[in-house]
Amino acid sequence: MLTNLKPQPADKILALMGLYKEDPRDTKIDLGVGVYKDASGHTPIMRAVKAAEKKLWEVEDSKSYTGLAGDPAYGTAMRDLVLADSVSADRVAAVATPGGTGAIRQAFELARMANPDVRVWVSNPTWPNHVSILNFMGLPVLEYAYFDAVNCVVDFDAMIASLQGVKAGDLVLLHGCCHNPTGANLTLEQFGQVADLLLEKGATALVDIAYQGFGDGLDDDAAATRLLASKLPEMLVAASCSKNFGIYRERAGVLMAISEKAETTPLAQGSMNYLNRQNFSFPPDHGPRLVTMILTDPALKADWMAELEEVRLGMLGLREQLAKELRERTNSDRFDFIARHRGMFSRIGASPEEVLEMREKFGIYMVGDSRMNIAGLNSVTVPILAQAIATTCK
Ligand code: PLP
Ligand code: TYF
Repeated sequence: MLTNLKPQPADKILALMGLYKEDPRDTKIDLGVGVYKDASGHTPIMRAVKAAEKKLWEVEDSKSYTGLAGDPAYGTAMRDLVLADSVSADRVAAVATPGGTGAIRQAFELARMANPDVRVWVSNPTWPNHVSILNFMGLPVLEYAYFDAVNCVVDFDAMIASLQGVKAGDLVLLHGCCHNPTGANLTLEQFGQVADLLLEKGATALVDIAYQGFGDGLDDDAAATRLLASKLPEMLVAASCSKNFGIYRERAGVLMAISEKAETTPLAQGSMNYLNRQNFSFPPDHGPRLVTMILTDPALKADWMAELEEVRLGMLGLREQLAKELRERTNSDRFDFIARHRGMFSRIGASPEEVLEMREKFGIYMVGDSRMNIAGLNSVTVPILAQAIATTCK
């Protein structure tokens, strides 16, 4: 049986991590995988997470199964964090999932269960795993225009023009904030226009929100998701705690389904519980439990928010420093978009050859599409990167 298997394509971002590790140069700079790193290149455990883990060790007296949806308190805490009061609680069904990726997968499964003919729209470009999972599931994928690769901004007119092709029953995947891989985001007003269009077309939005707190702050980053939730009768939200709680390997995510009427919530909840059971039974508990403890304990929450804010402002400072260095070196405002992009990533518009040249000459590792992880920089490496970009990029 196993000899019948065919080799599968590797994940390009994860493969880059391997190449970086093998590079013997001690001047190398890792701007690849989307993991937050401090100025020394370390991915720390957040203070509130450490404190919650200590407390959990003291008070947890059983590791018996929870429930198919995970601990309901986690669903409530995440609903409050992401949706706040944009929808009434009785319209929201929630299940814990293994990471945000698990939530995305379960969202696609749920959409297909509700509509076997569902077609899924994704931005061009989007996080490669969206397309990979959809292809694996055999769901039709359609792309909507998103990025103006010359100016490195959102091409909103082209986006709206391509979304004219949306049909009733389609699922439209939107990044709630901090678009991966581009770093370019819609304004709140533009999100409102997209909501109006989806409403007119009778399509359902799936919001992937994996970087809440990394862009403009916890509430600002959730504002688009909340606006969509307030305007649309139905919506799916796949949220990840990997980045904003720094608990990548714990696999904490949540899928929320907002129904038009509260009467439908049990049906959505039951279907989501069923889908969890088919795929993995009970979701991981450790990460979600830490998140719940932090979000429901005022002191832990305040400390978490303070540290997240330090992380966010650190990345913004690096963006501003890099844009300034590039302005000086190129004598132009060509790269000013780096300071306007939000989140961990910016796609800077270098060609694959230029990306390779920067890797070979300067030991700078960015993804082949010229996506760089801002958090991979520090105040010492920013000028080195600026020099490499200025001398390499046409
Ligand atoms: N969605 C996007 C756009 C992401 O970049 C990530 C990143 O890791 C995820 C979802 C899900 O992450 P995880 O499964 O690690 O929670
Ligand atoms: O885009 C990124 O770099 C992050 C981390 O298969 C990641 O979202 C990368 C690849 C992958 C899973 C997560």
